Amino acid sequence: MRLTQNLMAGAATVALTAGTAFAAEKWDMPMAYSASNFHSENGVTFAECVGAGTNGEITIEVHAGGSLFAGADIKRAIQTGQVQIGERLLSGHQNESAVFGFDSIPFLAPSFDDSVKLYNAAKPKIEALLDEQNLELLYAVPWPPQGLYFKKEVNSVADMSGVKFRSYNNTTSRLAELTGMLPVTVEAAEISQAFATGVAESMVSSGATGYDRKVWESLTHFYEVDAWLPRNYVMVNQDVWADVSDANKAAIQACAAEAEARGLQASKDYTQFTMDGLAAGGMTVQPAGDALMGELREIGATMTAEWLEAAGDDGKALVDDFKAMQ
Ligand code: PCA
Repeated sequence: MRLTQNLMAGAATVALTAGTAFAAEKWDMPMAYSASNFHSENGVTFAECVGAGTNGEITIEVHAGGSLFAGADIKRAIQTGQVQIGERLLSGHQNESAVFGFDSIPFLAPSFDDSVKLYNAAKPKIEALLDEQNLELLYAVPWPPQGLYFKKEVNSVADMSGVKFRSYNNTTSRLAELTGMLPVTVEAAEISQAFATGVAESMVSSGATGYDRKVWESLTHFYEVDAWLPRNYVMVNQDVWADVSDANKAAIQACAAEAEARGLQASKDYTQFTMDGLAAGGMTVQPAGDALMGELREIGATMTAEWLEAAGDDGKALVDDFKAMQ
């Protein structure tokens, strides 16, 4: 690897008319989800694009599955320069700013098209927040729509009472509270074990994550709810970014734009594929019943009001901007 980089760096140096020497850089890119997940595969393709686009001046090594940093630690690792770049579900940081939870509000933007509009409405605010945290946003990709997993048939919120529920951010913990379940936060990389050992017995997530973690080994039902489409964000440390040449910045941004479009399409494609996979694994996969959906929508209205309260003027403005795009 090092030898290849040096060779590439050498070749590129010779090619430079000004003859300025430079050191080839290697960036580590922690990602929280399994290597076979579409976000991780997309990240690897992005990394290859950056290597080619910068003529080997910047190479990126992806560390999937939380192998370098667990999901919850990735953002801080980038901010503090422990790594140069990484991917994180920003809604996991609503304790820093409620605005980071804009993509996890129940039933606000429950389709891919709405998710893109909501993201466009929120992007300036998210970029400004990240800027204050020494982070540069490169691209963001939504997960497929979120549904509910259980190890029994569930037709109403009453059926959820006392169930141990795996959460992945504040919103999912709050959903558990409002449905009478018992939230426990578990990283996606750890959920197979959490379900196998009974630490958790339900969750809200995409078909993708259930499929990636083979949850049919422990769970029996997936109810399509289309509650929201949370996003993963690829961010780079701003001190590192400041040292990147303008040409390489442009190359990386072009790779990021491609990754954003490719990731969105992969998420769409993965939606049905993974629900079929859950069914093939033996799970019952079906839309949540009308009675349950009615109750969930009421809870969603409560959660939306709570989020708007917490996110203040910025939250309200981005939701208004999104609604104006409808
Ligand atoms: N998968 C991730 C976040 C949302 C999703 O669909 C998870 O369950 O952790």
